[in-house]
Amino acid sequence: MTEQLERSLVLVKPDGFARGLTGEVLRRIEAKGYRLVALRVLVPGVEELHRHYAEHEGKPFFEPLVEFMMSGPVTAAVIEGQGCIPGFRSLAGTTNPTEAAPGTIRGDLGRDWGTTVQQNIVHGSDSPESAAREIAIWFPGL
Ligand code: IDP
Ligand code: MG
Repeated sequence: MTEQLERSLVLVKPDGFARGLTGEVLRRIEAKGYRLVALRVLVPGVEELHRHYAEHEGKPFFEPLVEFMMSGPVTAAVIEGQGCIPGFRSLAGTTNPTEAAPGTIRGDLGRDWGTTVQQNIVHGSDSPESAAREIAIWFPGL
């Protein structure tokens, strides 16, 4: 079966940005063969973060997560390639960086810095619907 050509929304979160890991994340994306379509560096606002993380509203980690995501610059990227939505999730590894497999971005580079927020370097869209919704938040008009 041929995988769908698709786009995914990737964020290098404030922990990854502050540690100078944006280039390393983008390197892994390009090394995998995905194409960079759009790139921005910005400090996210509360409104776009509430939209981005709407599915987690009301969970105990929601407000700390939003605070963390506003704590400094992030790099937002739209990537493109066959199967890049699940493909980038594989590159990223599982949510908890302590448990994420070596070889993945979170497994190799992420760790728990002792805060209530799970700092894990990157975000990646989890479905075509999420990708379309998230791309519209971070890259309106794309
Ligand atoms: P994902 O980023 O792997 O898709 P989600 O479950 O969608 O994981 O959670 C969104 C983000 O919220 C995670 O990447 C992480 O930064 C944070 N998070 C998720 N679960 C927890 C938790 O149990 N405690 C603290 N932060 C969490
Ligand atoms: Mg998620």
